[in-house]
Amino acid sequence: MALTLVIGNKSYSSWSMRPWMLLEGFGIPFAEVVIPLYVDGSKEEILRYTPSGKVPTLIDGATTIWDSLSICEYVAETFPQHAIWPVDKAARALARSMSAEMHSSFQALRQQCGMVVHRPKGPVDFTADTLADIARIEAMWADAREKHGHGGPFLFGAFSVADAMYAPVVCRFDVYQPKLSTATHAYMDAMKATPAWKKWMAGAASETWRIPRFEPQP
Ligand SMILES: N[C@@H](CCC(=O)N[C@@H](CS)C(=O)NCC(=O)O)C(=O)O
Repeated sequence: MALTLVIGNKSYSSWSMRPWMLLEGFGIPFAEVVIPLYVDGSKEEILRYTPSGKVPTLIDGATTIWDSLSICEYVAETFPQHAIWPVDKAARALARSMSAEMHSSFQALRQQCGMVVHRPKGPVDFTADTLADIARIEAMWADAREKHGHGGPFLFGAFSVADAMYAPVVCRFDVYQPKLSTATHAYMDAMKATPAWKKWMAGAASETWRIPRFEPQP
């Protein structure tokens, strides 16, 4: 089986980071195609791989899977030998709820704190809505860790889809540095210590493409 994951710039593409972290985190081999986003020809290039016109997209032979969460589900079904979702039913239900909430929510945080890996670290003037998103995420992380995190440093102990889905939030928290609890920092440190995280960040650091509208405005 040869998987190909089509992604956008590692510096900016938070959606791409999720399935990439999942595959890397579980040591599942895949080929990577990086398409620089929002430049002439980007859309046409993405459309060569997926009718959605968006990254990430996973290609598995004749099967094309798009959208980060459905890619994670496909990976979980394809590699049942890995505990890609937590094994315990209650933990898995919570992990699914948290992943779905990440997928469909937190517009304020996304809007105000776009993922720009190389952005100089430091806070912005967080809106009340952004602070509410941050508080909600911290509460969810704490709940998962308290109920199911005893076997390891990740949300459900061992690394799972839930961690991959929240990896871009760890990046945002790391870059924008809102006030966070000690427990949140400990979880972020665990994520940042993974080989997958370091590899993504090294990839981002080697990119020279810049998307002006995503860069901090003077
Ligand atoms: N809900 C989708 C969102 C995908 C998405 O919006 N991708 C952006 C990049 S992060 C994209 O492909 N933008 C390029 C374009 O729209 O031309 C997912 O989870 O995969």
